[in-house]
Amino acid sequence: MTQPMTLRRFLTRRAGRGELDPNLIFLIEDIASACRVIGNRLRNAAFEDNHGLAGEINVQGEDQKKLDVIADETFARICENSPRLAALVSEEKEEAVWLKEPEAGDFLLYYDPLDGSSNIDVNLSVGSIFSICTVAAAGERDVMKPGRVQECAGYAIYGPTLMLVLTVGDGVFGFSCEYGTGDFRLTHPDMTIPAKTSEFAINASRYRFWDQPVRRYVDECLAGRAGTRARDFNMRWTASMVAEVHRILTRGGVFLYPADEANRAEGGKLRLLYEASPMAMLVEQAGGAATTGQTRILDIQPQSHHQRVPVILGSTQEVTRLSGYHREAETNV
Ligand code: P6P
Repeated sequence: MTQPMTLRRFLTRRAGRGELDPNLIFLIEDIASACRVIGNRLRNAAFEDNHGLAGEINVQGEDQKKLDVIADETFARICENSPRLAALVSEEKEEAVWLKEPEAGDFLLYYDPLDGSSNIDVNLSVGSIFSICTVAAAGERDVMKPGRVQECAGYAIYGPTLMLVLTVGDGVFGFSCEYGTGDFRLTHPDMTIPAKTSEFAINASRYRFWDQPVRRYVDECLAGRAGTRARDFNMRWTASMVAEVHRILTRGGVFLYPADEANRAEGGKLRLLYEASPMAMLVEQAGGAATTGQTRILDIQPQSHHQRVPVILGSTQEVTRLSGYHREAETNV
C-alpha cells in the first residue's frame, strides 16, 4: 500500500537527495504547525471571544485584530526554537527579532501572520504568508534580502480547506490538512499558471487614482470582445492576497495592486519582504510573472523592513501586456 505523500515525506525525500538543507525541514514543519494552530484559533474565534479589534495600532498604522496578535505570537512561539533560525521579520513588528548570533547558513523567517484579516469577522478566506532566506556570513545582521535569493516561499490559506502551498525552488506544491490526523498531504502537485486567462483581480473602487496604463488595461478587459480583446473577462476581488494568488495558482488569472495617485508616496500598498517577494517566487515557480509594472519583483533590493511595492502578478500574457502599456506611457512622456 503506497504511503500518503505528507509534507514531512516530501521534504525528507528532497533532503535525502541532497536537494534541501535538512534543517529547513524542521523550520518548514514548524511553520506548518503554526498554521495548523492558527487555523484552529480562527475556527474557534467566536467561542474564545477572538473576533474584533485588539485595541492596538500596529507598525503599519492599522487597527490590529485580536487574531493578528494571536497569529503573530503563534508563529514566534512555535518557530523561535527551530534549529538554525537566526531571526524573525514579522509584518506586526517594527524591527527584526534576532534569536541567536547569526552564522552562515542560518535561516531568516519573514512572515505576514494573518493576511486579509479584515475578512475574519465576515468569515471569508484569510492566509499566512512566509518566506525563508539564509544568512550569508557569520555575524551578518542583514535581513534586506532580494526575493531572488529566497530558499523557500509559501502561504497557508484558511478557506473551506486549510492548505499549505510552498516552493523550495523546484515548482509549487499544495498540501491539504487532513481533518482528523492534521497531516498536510500533497493534493496539488506541480501547480502551474496558464499563460492565458480571462480573469483579473483589482480593487476597482480605486479607478479614479489609477495611472493611464492601468485604466487602459482594465477598460480593455471590461470591453472584452466588444473591444480589442479576443475574449470576455471576469473580475474577482476578495481583499485577501493569499486567496487571489491561490486562485491564480489553481486556474490562472492576474492580480493587480498597482501604484496609484493615492498610494504612490508610500510606494504602493503591499509589503515587499513578506508579501510581494514570497508571492512573486511562487508565481514565477508556477510559470507566471510578477512585476511592479516596470521591475521584476524578485530583483528589487529591499531598503527597509516594511517597504511597500506595486504588484502585478499572474498569467504571463496579461502581466506582459500591462508592462507594455507602462513602457509605452514612459516613451510617450
Ligand atoms: P484593499 C489585505 O489587507 C491586503 O494586504 C491584501 O491581502 C489584499 O490583496 C489587499 O490588502 C486588499 O486591499 O484595498 O482591497 O483593502
